[in-house]
Amino acid sequence: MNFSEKVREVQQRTNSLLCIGLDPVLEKIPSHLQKTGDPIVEFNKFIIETTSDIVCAYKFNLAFYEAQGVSGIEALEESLESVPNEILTIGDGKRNDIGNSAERYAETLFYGFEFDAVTVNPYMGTDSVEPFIRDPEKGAFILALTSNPGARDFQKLKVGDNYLYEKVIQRAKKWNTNNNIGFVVGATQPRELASIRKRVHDMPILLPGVGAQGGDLKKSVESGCSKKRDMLLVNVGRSIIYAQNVRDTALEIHTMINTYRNEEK
Ligand code: NUP
Repeated sequence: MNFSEKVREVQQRTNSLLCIGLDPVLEKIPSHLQKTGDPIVEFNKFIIETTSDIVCAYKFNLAFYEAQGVSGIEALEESLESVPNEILTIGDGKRNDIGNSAERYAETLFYGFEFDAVTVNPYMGTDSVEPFIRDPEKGAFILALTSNPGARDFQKLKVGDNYLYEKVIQRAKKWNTNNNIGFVVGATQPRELASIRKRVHDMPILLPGVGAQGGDLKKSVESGCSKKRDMLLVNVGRSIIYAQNVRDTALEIHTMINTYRNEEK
């Protein structure tokens, strides 16, 4: 099954578009878990156990693990083992380099950590992206229009009649012969999201920026889903993982997403 089919299958089976971002910061972990031998692992395990029936994916931002050195990498490996096999895992490292080096990044993330998908920086072009899209079962979310204010600096530069991010999307669609490419589009950009969805049809879109970054969940879900009302992975990190009640908060967001996606357009 190629990655795109996998996304559809997992979202149908779980009836969920919710992707929880596991970006743990030691100081923010509840005090009772601080006392355990491995607070990051215990924190992640707790979140996974309490939410795995209402998500389609977990996204691990590699920076939060690498910042802890060797123990962080071990915590990442151990946390990944807690994710049920039928739920997707995304390694968010926005990697890239010359082809020869990109090969090593792809090898590490796909076959070392065994992520189902990764985020990829397209700036270095075709040969740099190729190692991430060679295996049809593994997904590559290409940075298109990111959620941060700096997105306008380069991504929204005009190149001829298009914005640079539109050129990235055009080119990435040509790369998509294995049906395993998706795009990262910020929830802070709902107007652009609607036109991106029209251009990319059923390709997966990873949507960060809901919650702490102020992205609009309703507008994003309404404009970001495919015609079949799926293929959008709504990533929510801080506002779920540090909530007073993780389960209730995740469930509330999951329910809102399904309400918005099932509404008549
Ligand atoms: O455009 C992007 N915006 C963004 O926030 C691309 C990303 N990969 N991210 C990541 O998504 C960000 O680094 C973090 O891991 C997550 C958003 O988390 P939160 O704002 O929901 O806590």
